[in-house]
Amino acid sequence: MSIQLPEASNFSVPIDRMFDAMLVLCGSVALGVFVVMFWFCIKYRHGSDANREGRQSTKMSLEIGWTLIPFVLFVGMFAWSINLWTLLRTPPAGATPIYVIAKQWMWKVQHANGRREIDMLHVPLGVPVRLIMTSQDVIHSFYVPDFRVKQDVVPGRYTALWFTATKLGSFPLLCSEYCGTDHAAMTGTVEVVSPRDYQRWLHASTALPPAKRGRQLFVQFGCSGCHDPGAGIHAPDLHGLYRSRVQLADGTSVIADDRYLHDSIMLPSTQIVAGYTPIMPTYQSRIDEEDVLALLAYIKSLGAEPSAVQHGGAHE
Ligand code: HEC
Ligand SMILES: [Cu+2]
Repeated sequence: MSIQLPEASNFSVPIDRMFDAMLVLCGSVALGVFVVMFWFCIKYRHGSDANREGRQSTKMSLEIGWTLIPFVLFVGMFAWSINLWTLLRTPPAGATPIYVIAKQWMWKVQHANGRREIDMLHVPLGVPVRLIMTSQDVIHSFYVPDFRVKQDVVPGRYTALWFTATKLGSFPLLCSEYCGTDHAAMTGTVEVVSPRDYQRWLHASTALPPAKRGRQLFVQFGCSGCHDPGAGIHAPDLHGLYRSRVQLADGTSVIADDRYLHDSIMLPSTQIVAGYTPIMPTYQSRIDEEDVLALLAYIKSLGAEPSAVQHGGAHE
């Protein structure tokens, strides 16, 4: 109806229809209120001879009608929107994960095989894509108007967003949260290509797979000196850690998800593993979020069965 932007993702059409419906519904209510208001203003203007005695009787059907009809309409709107919201928040199980890191003032993207790009995001047409996003500095917001998707990107936290692109072509990517001097220049392009071109593009890269790069960083930052089996320092073995339950020194326990692993590296003193002394240094200002992603990929590659898994990239 009112919107002229391309509808280029699976969410574009449902969101536009809902927007139109809301506009019509709220517009008609507002119109009704104003019409009656003006009519009363004229009818009961100062000096008019309208009857000012007040109502003597009540029409029950009218009372019920104008209570029930708006109620049903607006609760219907709520049900519709909560349904769409749930869809927006629930990526399909097989969605292709792509990592996005925002920093003043650019979008850095990393694909599953390690291929990276800046201010560009290649996605395959017709394939659900799940973005896992974090920020290196301040709050940004990932916004692709033609896809009708927007999600805050927050430092120290992973937020997610998913969509299926439904049109080939280039679509603008914006930051929609004021993030400093060059906020307005924090733009990029989402490039929708055919799944075959996407695969070809992915593999036209010599980037190390994230887990391999993670292993290199693991050695480079000295993590291996404490965490490798046989390192001789009393530090937890990271094999099989991902998604397992970790007992903490304060008596609580947590599931070792991405957030936990991230914080274990960046803020190690906040959650101490039971039975260990907090000797791990913080890496907060020494490792950027991209390297944290690589380290997480490496830790995840250490699998779920202690000892049964070989070291990811230990042999290069
Ligand atoms: C000086 C030794 C030391 C170094 C270096 C070190 N760690 Fe640790 N790390 C520890 C100790 C001890 C613990 C357990 C106590 C705690 O939770 O802080 C730990 C805990 C962890 C945990 C949580 C483990 C669990 O079982 O829940 C992760 C993940 C981790 N470290 C990753 C890393 C990474 C990645 C690096 C390198 C960037 C690193 N560590 C460097 C000593 C170290
Ligand atoms: Cu920004």
